[in-house]
Amino acid sequence: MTKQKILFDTDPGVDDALALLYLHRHPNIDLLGITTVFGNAPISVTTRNARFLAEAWGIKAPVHAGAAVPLNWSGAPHPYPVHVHGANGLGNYPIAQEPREEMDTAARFIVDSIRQNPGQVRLLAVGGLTNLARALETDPAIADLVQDVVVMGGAFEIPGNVSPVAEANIYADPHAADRVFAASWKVTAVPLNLTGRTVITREALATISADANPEMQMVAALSQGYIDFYLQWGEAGMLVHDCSAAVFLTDPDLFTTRPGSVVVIKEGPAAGLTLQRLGAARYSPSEWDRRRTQLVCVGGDAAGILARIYDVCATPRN
Ligand SMILES: [Ca+2]
Repeated sequence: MTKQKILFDTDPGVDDALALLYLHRHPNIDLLGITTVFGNAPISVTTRNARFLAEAWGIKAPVHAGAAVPLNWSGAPHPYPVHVHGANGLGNYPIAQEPREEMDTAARFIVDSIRQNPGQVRLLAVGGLTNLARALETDPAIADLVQDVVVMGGAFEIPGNVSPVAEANIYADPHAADRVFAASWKVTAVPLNLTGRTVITREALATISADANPEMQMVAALSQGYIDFYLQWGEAGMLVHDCSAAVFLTDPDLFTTRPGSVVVIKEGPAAGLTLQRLGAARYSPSEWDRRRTQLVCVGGDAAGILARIYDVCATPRN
């Protein structure tokens, strides 16, 4: 079986770490590269974290630093969610390497990778969508050269997790998200509607990681503060947002998709709100008609998704 060529755009991030482990361990995935974006922590920190995980787990794919701020940025940045992902972005897991300034090469790397593998690359984005929007700006032709784009993000007709209407990854850069959904490439969103049901309890995590490989044991260790955060908010355990989107790459049958073009509200109190065109009603010609029909995973088999994550990530030490 030909392996899927995956580019992983990420802001590690506790749930990003589990997603990276899934991509690394899955036998049918060829991880072409890791690009980083600000989000769960500043860009220097998310990049340091991606390098730390890649080195610890023997991941050969290159790491490219990306955007430090959203498109059209002015004013103060959103505060980083240290109460969710810890002060160092990985649940305060001890990391010796200090963050450092790096050249922003992510958008160029995305473009070059797609150009070198026309029709074959799948982009998995589990942070703000700034790098993807900038790659499109650098070379708009990549929209027709990529296989598809899978995004963890959005909250469709349900409350958000960082504002009453917005999910964190879309809220991080609503302008970029709107461009990504509007482009001619095929996008599938895996939103809170589904990831809000992918819960791993502390007990389940302890059980699956007890005899598992060292990589999974590291994930379990760095996830403890993240679990505390979710317990505080009435969840039974941690939500595995990013890794659920990774499972879509390999097991799309576990997901229920809904077609319709998508618009993101870019400014004001509703910034980051994701809206999908529903139904077949005839409207006067508008912006909606110019947008490609995208897919939104409004539902799916949450237990099945978790079972796949356990199968792939938590195999016993050998
Ligand atoms: Ca993330």
